[in-house]
Formats: sequence, structure tokens, C-alpha cells
Amino acid sequence: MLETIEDTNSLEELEGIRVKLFGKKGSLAGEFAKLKDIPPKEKKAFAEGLNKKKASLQKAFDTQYEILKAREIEKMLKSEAIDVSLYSSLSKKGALHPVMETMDKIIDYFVAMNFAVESGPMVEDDFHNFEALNLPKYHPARDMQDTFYFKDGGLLRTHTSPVQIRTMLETKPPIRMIAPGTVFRRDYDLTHTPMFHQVEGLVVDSKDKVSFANLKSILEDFLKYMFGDVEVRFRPSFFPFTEPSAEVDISCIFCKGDGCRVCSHTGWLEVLGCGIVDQNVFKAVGYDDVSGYAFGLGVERFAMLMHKIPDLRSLFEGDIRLLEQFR
Ligand code: 2NM
Repeated sequence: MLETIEDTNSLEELEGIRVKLFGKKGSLAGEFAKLKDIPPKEKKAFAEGLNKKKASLQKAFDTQYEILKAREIEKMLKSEAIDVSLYSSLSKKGALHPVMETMDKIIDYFVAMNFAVESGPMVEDDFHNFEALNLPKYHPARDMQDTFYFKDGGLLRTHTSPVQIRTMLETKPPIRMIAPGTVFRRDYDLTHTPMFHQVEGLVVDSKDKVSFANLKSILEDFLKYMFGDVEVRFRPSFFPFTEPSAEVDISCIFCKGDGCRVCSHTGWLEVLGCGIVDQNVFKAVGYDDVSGYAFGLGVERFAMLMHKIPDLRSLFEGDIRLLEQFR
């Protein structure tokens, strides 16, 4: 019987033997049944022999079960193996989200222009997000940004400018940097989402090396790189952290300046804010006798204009039908 167990080649075959041997009507049960006809004197020896036989059969069975089970698992693994290197015409390739693709294109330009790429925390404090940027407490300009506050006084940064502050506090001039990143404001409509992305830039050097002309020149070149052959104009504006300040428009890429719904029939699209860094900002970081220019832009707005996407919110819905158009 031992050989029979060891000769089995499948779990099914082994199961057949298990039933024949150990089953209710199996051969072992039959032999145990004979016990009642054995003379009392011989009973003990008979039973001992039988139990020994049963134990050795059980051991052989268990061993054979492990062997066959292992063989079966191996066979299954082989037959179900997936060749991950195999080409399939059904597989779909992912792609960068249009916002990130736009961000990368912006970063590429400034890296080529020798700007360093810096980053910082999204959870900021009052000093780095406001105070150091010439926005003292109770300054009316703080209403310009609706801020998400934490109970402990921390806040979600409303712009990436705190990265400029941290960079200036950590290093000495000259500085030539951009800060791409996620920012947060309490705003939600056709053209605003509570989370969006900015790229801000900062150049600091001795006073003879920084001028508004430098700022104009690099932003004009940048906007032609992003949007092709467009007109660029600078309009006087106000930011607490720059003086003078300007907003930058490009001629409408939809109507070429003739006037349409996207540009509110002005022929111009606002795309950037910029200016000469206010001396109060330098005072806050301990810089003396330097000058600087800075600028900031919203990446989603750039992505919308470049891809002609009408509703900003569609960039955040994760709808595969939108995303598939950018593969
Ligand atoms: C803008 C517009 C104008 C700006 C200023 C600074 C800093 F830290 F140097 F003061 N960083 N970014 C700035 C200036 C940002 O965004 C519309």
C-alpha cells in the first residue's frame, strides 16, 4: 500500500487512495472492524500493529500530498505566468497632465536662462507668506488673498513667494531663481480653483546689475517662447511686494487682437504680474544695497490659453475624456 501512495502522480489519484484507505468504508476501517472477533489475549497486539500501520500510511500520505501539491502549484505558476515585456495593442500609455506639461515647459525656459529651481513647504507661517513680503498685519492688501488658516495660526501658502523669502534668508545675493509649486486660495468659480499652481521668479543683484529693462526683456522673450509670435505690453499695476509693479498682457491668441469673447473684446490677455522688488522685502530678509526684479504667473491660466480649454475646473476633474486629448 505504501508503494501505491508513493506511485501516485496527481492529487486526484491520491484522493482516490485516501478514500479507499482511510474512508469510512476503507480498508483500514475494515481491519479495525475485525478487532471485535479477535480473541481478548491477542487484541492488544493486533490493535497496536494496526495503529502502527495506520500511522505509517498517514505519514506516507502526508508526504506525498506535499510533493504533489508543490508540483501542482509550480505547474499553475508556469501556465499562468505573465510576460510583462510582451507588447499589446490594447495597452494604453499614460501622459502628463496638461498643467504639469505646461509647468515643465515654463521651467525649461528659465533653467535655460540660468535660473535655479527652488521649492518650499505648502504649509507656511504668517512671516514667510505675508509679513516679509511687505504685507503687515491688518494691511488692506491681505484681503486680496483669501487664505486657508489652521487653528494654530499656520496657513496654506497663497503664492510661492515664501520660497523666495526662504531662499533669500538661506543664501547671499546674487540670486537667480524660480519657485514652481502648488498654492491655495479660498476661491471657486469659472476661473478660480482653491488649489492651483504658480511659477514665480526672482533675480537679486547689485543695484547696477538689475533694471526694469532686464525684467521686460526676459518676460517678452519668455512669452514669445510660450505663445509664439505675440505682442507684449506692460501696464502699471500694484503689488505690495514690488514697486513699481506691472501686469503683462499678450495680444489675444484667439482673435489676434481683433477682439473676441475670451479677451472681452479688448484684444489683450493678462498673463503675468511683475515688478521691482520693494526695499521693505529686502529689509525683512536682511539684504542691503541690492536691487531685484520678480514676477509671478498662474500655470493653469497658461495651460488653458495654450490648449484653448474654456473652463478652468475641467483641469481638476480627472475626466479621462479630457485627459485623453493630451496624450
Ligand atoms: C508676482 C508679481 C510681482 C514676487 C515678489 C517676490 C519677492 F519675494 F521677491 F518679493 N516674489 N514674487 C512677485 C512680484 C510675484 O506674482 C503675480
